Amino acid sequence: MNFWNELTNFQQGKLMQNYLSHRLTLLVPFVSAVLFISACVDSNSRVKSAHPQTATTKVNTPYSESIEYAINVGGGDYIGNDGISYQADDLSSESQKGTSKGIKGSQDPYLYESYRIGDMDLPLALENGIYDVTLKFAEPANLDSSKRLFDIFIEDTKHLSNLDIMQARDGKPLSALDRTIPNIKVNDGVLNITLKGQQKDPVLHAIIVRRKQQPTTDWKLVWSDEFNYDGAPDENKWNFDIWPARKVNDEDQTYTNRTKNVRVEDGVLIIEAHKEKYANAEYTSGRIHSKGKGDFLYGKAEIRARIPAGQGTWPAIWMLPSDAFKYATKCGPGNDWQGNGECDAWPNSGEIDIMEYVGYDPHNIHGTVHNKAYYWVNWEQRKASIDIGDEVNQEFQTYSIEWGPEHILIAYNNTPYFFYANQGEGWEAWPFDHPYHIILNLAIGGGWGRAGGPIDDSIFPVRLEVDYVRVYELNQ
Ligand SMILES: [Ca+2]
Ligand SMILES: [Ca+2]
Repeated sequence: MNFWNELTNFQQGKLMQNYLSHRLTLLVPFVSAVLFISACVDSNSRVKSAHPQTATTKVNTPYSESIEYAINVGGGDYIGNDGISYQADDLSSESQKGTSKGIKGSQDPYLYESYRIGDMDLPLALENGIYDVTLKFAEPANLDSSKRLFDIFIEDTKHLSNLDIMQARDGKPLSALDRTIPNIKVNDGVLNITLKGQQKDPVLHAIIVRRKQQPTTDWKLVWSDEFNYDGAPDENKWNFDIWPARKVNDEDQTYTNRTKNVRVEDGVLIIEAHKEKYANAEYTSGRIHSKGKGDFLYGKAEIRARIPAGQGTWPAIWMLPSDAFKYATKCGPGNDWQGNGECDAWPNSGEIDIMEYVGYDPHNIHGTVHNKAYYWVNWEQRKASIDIGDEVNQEFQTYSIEWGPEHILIAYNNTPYFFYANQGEGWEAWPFDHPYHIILNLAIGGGWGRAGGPIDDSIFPVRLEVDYVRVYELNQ
């Protein structure tokens, strides 16, 4: 969720609460979670990159585990900020190599500076098994949306159809686009990745192939709601946002606390959107959050949910800072900062989106971080997406985040697909050093929900259903 607040004048501010005083306000003491990083980073393994133009250090992360192939297509060896050692391109292919400069939207721009262009069929030898495939792209030419369209087949199944890199990156060239395709079964000893142009030639900038495996980190549950009761959400864990339409993101619904919109029944939280005139809006829905009742700094959050399909829907499972003014410079406690363009609480204090989905783009789940350094207005937003085929609205899936002092990792059904590193550039790029809380909502329309066309009024009512929310710390 973006609050579409644009920064105007950046001013020095006063609200610098330190971490310790903040911690004392926590309802749940996540005391040992701060040790999270010690289990995830082996500082002895840090080595200098072979590429001084993109100087970085090697970090072992959960994201660099179980990699079978990581290839910098069109380019040279590279050690990513994600901890992955990418091999130079020695692919045998008729496609042509190309390079570009000025890549935006990634912590590893080097990967996107080199690419291959042209129809290509890339065979990668592998043991038979189940794999997750991540492909990285950045449109090298300044084309209009829909001018380059291509299909991607993996093991002869078409997984991405008419991929439009420009459209997926809001009409911006040289902007990093990551797509993960999970659960690819290889049973002939070769993983085949085939790109076929429909309009102009396909391009490809990097490949990651990861063996499917279950996570092994030992987590301890510290906060949860299993929704094993009936009625309103537990008031000891959740608050309602009761908001008019258009308060944030130009969303079309009003959020209410009525049972019709938000209730727990049959073991799940139901947030249900209706097409109805209410409080000067055309639609109603719900939005709840755990601020002051379930705030956490570092650890893991896992949410099992079923999200609705349908054009105009924009369900989200996400996190905002519990002290929104931690890094604000133009506003402070007492200000209503959400939807307030005069206040820079957003994006300064940060936002983490564990799951976002917009109905007009039916196959993609998105994970994103927002902060002052890299937000959408300056074309630098850090995000990645996972292609889930036709699974939306079919069954419950798990959406999770692992968050430590040095990185954020977002996963879908334990397939990691978005990694964001703390590169030590200060709060502007890493405001994720203070407690956040969970938000669950089902927006209708809004700037993004309507981006693919008008809301389809035939879909209502639609539901976001949540089976559980579980928050963990590392078990030390
Ligand atoms: Ca490349
Ligand atoms: Ca094959």
